[in-house]
Amino acid sequence: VKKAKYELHYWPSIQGRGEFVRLALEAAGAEYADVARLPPSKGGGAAKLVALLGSAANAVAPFAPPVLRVGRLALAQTANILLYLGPRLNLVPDDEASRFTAHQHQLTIMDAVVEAHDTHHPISAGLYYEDQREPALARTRGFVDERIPKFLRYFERVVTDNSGKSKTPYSVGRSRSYVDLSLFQLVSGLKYAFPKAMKHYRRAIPKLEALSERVREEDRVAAYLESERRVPFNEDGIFRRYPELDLAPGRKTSRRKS
Ligand SMILES: N[C@@H](CCC(=O)N[C@@H](CS)C(=O)NCC(=O)O)C(=O)O
Repeated sequence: VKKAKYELHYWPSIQGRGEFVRLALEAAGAEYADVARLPPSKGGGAAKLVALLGSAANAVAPFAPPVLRVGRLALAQTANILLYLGPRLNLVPDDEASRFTAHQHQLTIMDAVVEAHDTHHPISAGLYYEDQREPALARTRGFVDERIPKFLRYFERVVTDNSGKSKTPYSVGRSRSYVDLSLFQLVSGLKYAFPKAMKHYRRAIPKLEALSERVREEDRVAAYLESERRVPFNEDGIFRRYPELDLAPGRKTSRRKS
């Protein structure tokens, strides 16, 4: 089997954090292998990923997937992987200020991802959702009422500010970057998991909506989304559609007392 230049190692049955890396590789038309999704006969499977995580052969042990292997490098942390891939796949502007700005935005997106995850796992990632349903509901109340709008309004502002300066529809610089791809994924995931809230908030984020649609319609992205390589959203991933957590925004923003 011909070795791909980039090897993505991520859980095979969920989009999860790996999806931010998959989208970057796909949108750039990069030659890559989604290793754990290959059959064991081709050196794939989840067991391969578990073996990689525990392997003493890594120069630096990764804490958790996604892991990107490029030659002898094994990089972890989603935002770090994108920091690496950005210039190599032409997914970020050339200048240093733009690269750090893109990384800053990606870190904020990953913060939003943690909070989305914690709606169904508020007590521990080591417990089943079924064992933390009550706190999950309380956590989701706050996420839907306060945190979703806070993140979305922030990114609406980012896109508005940058598009005003650059006369383009993008979040960083003058071209489509990995941040735009990740914003598409964040908005798509929130719509999947929290359709009621997102129906309410989408009116407040016209620039972000337009940017997401633009990404979705890119030739390579559209082809990818239609393909078997795209794992469907499901209730094992980060964005889960549990009817009991699909809350309509309701409460007035309650400010903390101290
Ligand atoms: N901040 C890391 C988080 C990585 C992470 O939490 N990965 C999840 C899967 S999406 C995992 O396997 N976690 C295992 C654990 O935390 O024990 C990143 O952005 O890559």
